[in-house]
Amino acid sequence: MEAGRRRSLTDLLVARHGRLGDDVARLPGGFGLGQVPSRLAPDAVTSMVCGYCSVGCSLDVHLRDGEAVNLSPTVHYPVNQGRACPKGWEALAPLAADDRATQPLLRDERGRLAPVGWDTALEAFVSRFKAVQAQHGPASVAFLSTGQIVTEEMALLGAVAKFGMGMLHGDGNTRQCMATAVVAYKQAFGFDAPPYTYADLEESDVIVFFGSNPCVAHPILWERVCRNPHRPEVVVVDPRATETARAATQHLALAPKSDLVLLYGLARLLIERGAVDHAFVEAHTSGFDEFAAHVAPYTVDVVADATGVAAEELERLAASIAGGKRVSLWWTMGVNQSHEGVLVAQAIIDVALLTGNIGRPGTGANSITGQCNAMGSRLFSNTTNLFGGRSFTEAADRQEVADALGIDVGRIPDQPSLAYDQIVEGIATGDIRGLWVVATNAAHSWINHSELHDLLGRLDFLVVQDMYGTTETAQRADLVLPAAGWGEKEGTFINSERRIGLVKRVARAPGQALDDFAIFKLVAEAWGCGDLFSAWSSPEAVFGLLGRLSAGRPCDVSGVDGYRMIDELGGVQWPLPAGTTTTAGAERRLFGDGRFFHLDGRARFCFGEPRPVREATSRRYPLVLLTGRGTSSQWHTQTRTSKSALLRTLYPADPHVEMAPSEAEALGLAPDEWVEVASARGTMRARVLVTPTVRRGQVFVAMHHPDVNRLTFPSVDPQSRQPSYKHCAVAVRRLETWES
Ligand SMILES: Nc1nc2c(c(=O)[nH]1)N[C@H]1C(S)=C(S)[C@@H](COP(=O)(O)OP(=O)(O)OC[C@H]3O[C@@H](n4cnc5c(=O)[nH]c(N)nc54)[C@H](O)[C@@H]3O)O[C@H]1N2
Ligand SMILES: Nc1nc2c(c(=O)[nH]1)N[C@H]1C(S)=C(S)[C@@H](COP(=O)(O)OP(=O)(O)OC[C@H]3O[C@@H](n4cnc5c(=O)[nH]c(N)nc54)[C@H](O)[C@@H]3O)O[C@H]1N2
Ligand code: SF4
Ligand SMILES: [Mo]
Repeated sequence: MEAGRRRSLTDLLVARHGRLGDDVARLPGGFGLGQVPSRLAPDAVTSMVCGYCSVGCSLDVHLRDGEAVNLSPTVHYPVNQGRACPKGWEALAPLAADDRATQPLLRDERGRLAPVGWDTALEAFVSRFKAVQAQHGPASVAFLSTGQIVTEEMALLGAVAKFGMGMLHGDGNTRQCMATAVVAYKQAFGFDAPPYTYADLEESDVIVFFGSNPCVAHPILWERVCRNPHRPEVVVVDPRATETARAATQHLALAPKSDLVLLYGLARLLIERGAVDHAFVEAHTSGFDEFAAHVAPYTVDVVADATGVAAEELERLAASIAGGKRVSLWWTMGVNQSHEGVLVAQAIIDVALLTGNIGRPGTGANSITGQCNAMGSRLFSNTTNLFGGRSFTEAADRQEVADALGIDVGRIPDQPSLAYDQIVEGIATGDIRGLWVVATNAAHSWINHSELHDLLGRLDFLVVQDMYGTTETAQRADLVLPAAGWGEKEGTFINSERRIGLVKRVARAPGQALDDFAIFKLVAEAWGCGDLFSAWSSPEAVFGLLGRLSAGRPCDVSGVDGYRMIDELGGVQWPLPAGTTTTAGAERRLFGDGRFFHLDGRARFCFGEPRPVREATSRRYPLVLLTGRGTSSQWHTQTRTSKSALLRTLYPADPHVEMAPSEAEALGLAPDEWVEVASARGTMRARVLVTPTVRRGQVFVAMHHPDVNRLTFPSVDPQSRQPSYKHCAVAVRRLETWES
C-alpha cells in the first residue's frame, strides 16, 4: 500500500483513542476494532474468559458507560462455576498500570528509546527487516510469540510472517511449556489431543498428579477436585511437599527427574497384578507386548534405588490404580520441563492405556496446559505446525491450507520452523539477524538467559511488541510496539479441556497502543502483502477462516457458528464439525469409541531408555535447583501481576530460596537471611525460607524473579526441544562467605 493511504489508516487507528466508540466505522475495510459500546449495552454485565491461566474461568465484567469498572466470577460457566483465583479477581488492575507502553519507541542514534508515531515505527520495522532479509536471506528474520494472545491474533501473525514476509522460523513460548505434551500426544494418539473434560476431576475415584501443583498453578481445577463426591484417592508425585501434595492422600516425593523409572516400575507392577485391561489393549492399542518386555526389569528395588520411593509407596499407588474404577492421570511442568519429558509423558499415557483408563468419565492421560491460550498456539499459530495441526513438510497439507486461504501454495514454507532454542542458537551463529518478539518476556523467562542477553545485543534489529515498555526484553529492543492487552480487544482462547472461550473489549487501550490484531494488519499493509489478508478483516472473520481450515481435522471447529454461539453456550469444546451440535455447559471428552487418530485407529505404547540428567551435582554445586510457580497471585515474569496492589500483598516481596531445615542448619543459615544462590552460569540473591516441604539436597526458587534463569542449565528434551527448567546444580552460601 502506498504511504499516503497507510498514513491515513494509522491516523485513524490512533485517532480512535481520542473518543471511545465513534471512529471505527470510518476504518477502511474495518479492522474489527469494534469499540466497547458496539457490542455491549453501556451499563451492563458481560462475561469473558480470564487472560491468565489455561483453566479458562469466565469472569463477569461490570460496565459503566461501556467500560469495565469491576468484575466477579461467572456463576453459570461450566469451568469455574462462580469461582476465581486472586489473579482473576484482579484481572483489570494491570490494564491501568503506569508503565503501559502508550507509544511506539525507536532507539535513536544516542542509543535511547524515543517515542515516535506509528508511521515512523512501521517504516523502521519494514525497512530494517527488509534490509536484513536482502543481505542475509528471508529466513534471517524470525519471530517468537506466545500462548497469551487470542487465537485470531496468533494465526494472523503466523500467516503474515510466513506467507507474507517470507519468514521460515517462528516459535512460541509454548515451547517452554507444552512442546513435550504435544509430541507425546502426537506419537501416542496420532494428534495433539488432550482427551479430558474438567468434569473428570469430579468423576474419578483415583486422581494422580505428576509434577503438577494445581493449588498454586491451576487453583480452580483444584477446586474441582475438592468438589469430587467419590472420596477420591489423590496422589501427588513431586519432589516437594507442595500445597497440593500436603492436601493429597498419597505423596511420592521422588528424586528430581526420576519419574521415568518410577512409571516403568509402576507399569510393571500393574501388569504383574493383573491390572491390564486386555480387551481394551487388544482392541484399541498397539505395542503392548514390547512395552511389557521393556518395563520388566524395573522391579520395586530398581525403582527405590533410582527414585528414593520406597517399595511400599509404589505398591500402594499400584494398588490404588489397579483397584480404581475411574483413574485419571494428570501432568504438568514437573514432567514437560525435563531432559526426557516426552518419554515420561508417554509413560503416563502408557499406564492409562494398559489399564483402559481413557475415553470414560473420570479417566484419561491428561496434560494440563499452562497459558490461557497455549492450546490455540499449539493448533493455530502456524509455528511448529501448519494451521490445524498439519505439517509444513506434507505437500497435501500445504495445498489444503493454500486452497482454504486462497493463496499460492508456493508461499507456504515446505520446512518446519527451528525450535526456540535453535532460533537462539541461530542468533549466535549469525543465521538469525532480525527478531520480532510478541507477548513473551524472553529476557526473563528463557533458560540460562545471560547467554540470551548477550545474543540480543548481536541482532541487527529487535522488535518487541508488548503491553509494557518496561519489560526486560522491551528494554533491549530497537523498536517497541505498544500493544493492547486482555480486555482491550476481542477474540478467543482455547483452554486445557479444549474449550473455546471468548475475550471481549471492555476497556480502552491507553495512548496509541493497538490490538496485536491491528498491529499485524498494519505490518502486512506496510510490508506490501496486505492484499493477501483482505479476508482476515476482523478477529471474528479470522475465527471463521480457522473453522474452515480445521474442517476434517481432529480439531474441527467448523460447526462453531461465530462468537455468539460461544457466548451463548458457555464456551465450546473442540471438536464440533459442521452439522453437529452441542448444548450449553456441555462437557465432552475424546476417545469414547476407542478410536484414536492414527490411521489404524489405535493408540501406541511409546517408550525408551532413561537418560542421565545433563548437569549432575558436584562438590562445588552440591544442590539440585527446582524452579516453578511461587504463589497463585504471581504470574510468570510479573509484568502484569506486580501491577496489582492487592496481589502484591499476597506474595513475598523478596525472592526466596526454599530449603530443608537440616540443609539450612548444615550450611549455618538462619531463616530470612540473604544468601547467594550460584550455578556454573550465574548467581542470584535470595532470602532463606526454611521449610520441610523441600528435601535435603534440593532447593526451590520460584520463577517470578528475573535472576532465576541466570542459574538454569540449558538442556532440552531431544524430541520436543522443551527446556529442562527444573534441574540444575547450584550452591547456596552466606553472602559474606561468598564475597570473601
Ligand atoms: N499462579 C500461577 N499460575 C500459573 C502460572 C503462573 O505463573 N502463576 N503459569 C501457568 C503456566 S504457563 C504453566 S506452564 C503452569 C505450570 O503449572 P505447574 O507445572 O503445576 O507448576 P510448576 O510450579 O512449574 O511445576 C509443578 C511442580 O513440578 C515439580 N517438579 C520439579 N521437578 C520435578 C520432577 O522431576 N518430577 C516431578 N514429578 N515433579 C517435579 C515442582 O516441584 C513443582 O511443584 O501454571 C500455569 N498457572
Ligand atoms: N526457571 C523457570 N523459568 C520458566 C519456567 C519455570 O518453570 N522455571 N516456566 C516457563 C513457562 S512454562 C512459561 S509459559 C514461560 C512464560 O514466560 P513469558 O511468556 O516470558 O512470561 P510472561 O510474563 O507471561 O510474558 C508475557 C509477556 O507478554 C506481555 N503481554 C501480555 N498480554 C499481552 C498482549 O495481549 N499482547 C502483547 N503484545 N503482549 C502482552 C506481558 O506484558 C509480558 O511481557 O516461562 C518459562 N520460564
Ligand atoms: S484459575 Fe486461571 S483462569 Fe481461573 S481465575 Fe485464576 S488465573 Fe484466571
Ligand atoms: Mo507455561
